[in-house]
Amino acid sequence: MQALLSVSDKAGIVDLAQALHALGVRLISTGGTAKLLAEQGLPVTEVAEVTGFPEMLDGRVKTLHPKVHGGLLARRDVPEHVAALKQHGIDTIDILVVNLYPFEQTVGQAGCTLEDAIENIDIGGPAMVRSAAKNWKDVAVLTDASQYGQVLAELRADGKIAEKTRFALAVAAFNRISNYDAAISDYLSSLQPEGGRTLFPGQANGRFVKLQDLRYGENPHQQAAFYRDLHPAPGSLVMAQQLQGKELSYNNIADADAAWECVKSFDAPACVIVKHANPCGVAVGKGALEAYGKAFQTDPTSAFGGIIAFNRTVDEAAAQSVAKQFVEVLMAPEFTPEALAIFQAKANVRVLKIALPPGGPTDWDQGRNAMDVKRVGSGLLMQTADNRELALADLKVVTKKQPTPDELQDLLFAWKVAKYVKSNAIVFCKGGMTMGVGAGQMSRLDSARIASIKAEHAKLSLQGTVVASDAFFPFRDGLDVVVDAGATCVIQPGGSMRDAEVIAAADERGVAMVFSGVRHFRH
Ligand code: 93A
Repeated sequence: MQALLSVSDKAGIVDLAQALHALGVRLISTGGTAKLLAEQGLPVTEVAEVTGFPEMLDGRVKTLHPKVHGGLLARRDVPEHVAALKQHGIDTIDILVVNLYPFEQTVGQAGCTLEDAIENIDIGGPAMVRSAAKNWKDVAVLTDASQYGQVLAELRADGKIAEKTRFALAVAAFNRISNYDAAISDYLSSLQPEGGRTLFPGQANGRFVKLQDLRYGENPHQQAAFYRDLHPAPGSLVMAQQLQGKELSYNNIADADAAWECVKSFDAPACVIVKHANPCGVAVGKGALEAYGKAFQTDPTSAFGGIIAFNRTVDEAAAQSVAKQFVEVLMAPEFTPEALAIFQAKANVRVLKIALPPGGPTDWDQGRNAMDVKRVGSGLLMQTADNRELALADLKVVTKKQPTPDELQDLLFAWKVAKYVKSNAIVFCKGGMTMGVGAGQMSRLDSARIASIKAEHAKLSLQGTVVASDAFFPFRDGLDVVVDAGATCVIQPGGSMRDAEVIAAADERGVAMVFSGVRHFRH
């Protein structure tokens, strides 16, 4: 039996070679590995001696030779293969031990140059691994030191390696090569202008890069990690810089994303407070301070321990106001030094600085990463992002009563917020602030009731408010609940079989209603 050993990471290789030698296996090896084994007194044949070619081109060509690949690829059960080996003086290689040039570690190091990276792209190693793995019926391929023990145990026990083990080793080998190639492709793509998207956009590969392991997932018994797109869009959460505070948790990140997506959709200075993935207060104002004050007022109880996002600089006044409440995460495109000083005294608060999308609120990540993904069973659901914008001109008034200009502004505001509230969503608003948010109920009626209860708790009057419903009212009862609560103007997609009944109810109750023509389910 013959083994070829060629490893960059030499951990465990001497012990393995000694054990193989003791079992009567002949050893072939490449330069560095051969030198190490010879130093340990092991009899080892250099690959150069086998191929009759010196290792050349700075080692770029060492094992790329028919004497190596013939020995790995020949089928032992095909007489023509065996005859060809004999004719060309090639010995079979039955065990291949390879680990590759450390490409991943090299590009992970600060200051790695393109030249460093290129020289660490292993060509001969993967070629041998592929040959051996393809021919797994006759060859055992070891690509990781963790495999050495089992292979040795089997060889010692009955002088051969089980077919099952050889197949498993081949699978592991192709996995390794696949990850290795992915790392090379990712690294080189990242060097292209625009992160590699402009030249051949069809090649977007949808790969992810691990940002960090998380302490745990949604609950303490779940493991979790945070990944970002290989080419993240400017203005997205993964580009945030944490200025202070405890490590972000899984739930912090999920909620921060919800808050950031919502707040960055506004042109005017806005503040969004999120709890459990839903906005519990959203407002626009003259500046950060006013927007925060209004957003907080919506639901002070829920805002406790909230995730708070701004689309404007947080100044001293806004910081002082925010610092009065318990806040988990605070995010904004900019903080004044005075504002930061206020939070330095609250060391636990996670403060994230995060740039707004360069193209403004309707810059939907330049069409990149605009895919929503949800895991179901052993499958994936994919869809383009819900990025439909609504303009005044899109609104269709369906009632006798017309909304006032102020109401129209609030309708657009309420509609924007409703998009970020889990379905069924009912959002009462007035004067650029949310007045009651009903989220995530199985019945639209209950969402409407909850929104009113919340307003009551916050001591807000819903008289004269506008209300947004993320999907149509299937019956008039939902409309009656929001009008009973005090709404005078309603926005909803329309499109129900009973639209006529709902419009008649609105006319009967003397309220204005507009259809958006768009639905915003969010599950
Ligand atoms: O430069 S290579 O792509 N050309 C080759 O022909 C070749 N053969 C083996 N790299 C090659 N290797 C790699 O050399 C192996 O994958 C292993 O990582 C390394 C072992 O070299 P040494 O034994 O000289 O330390």
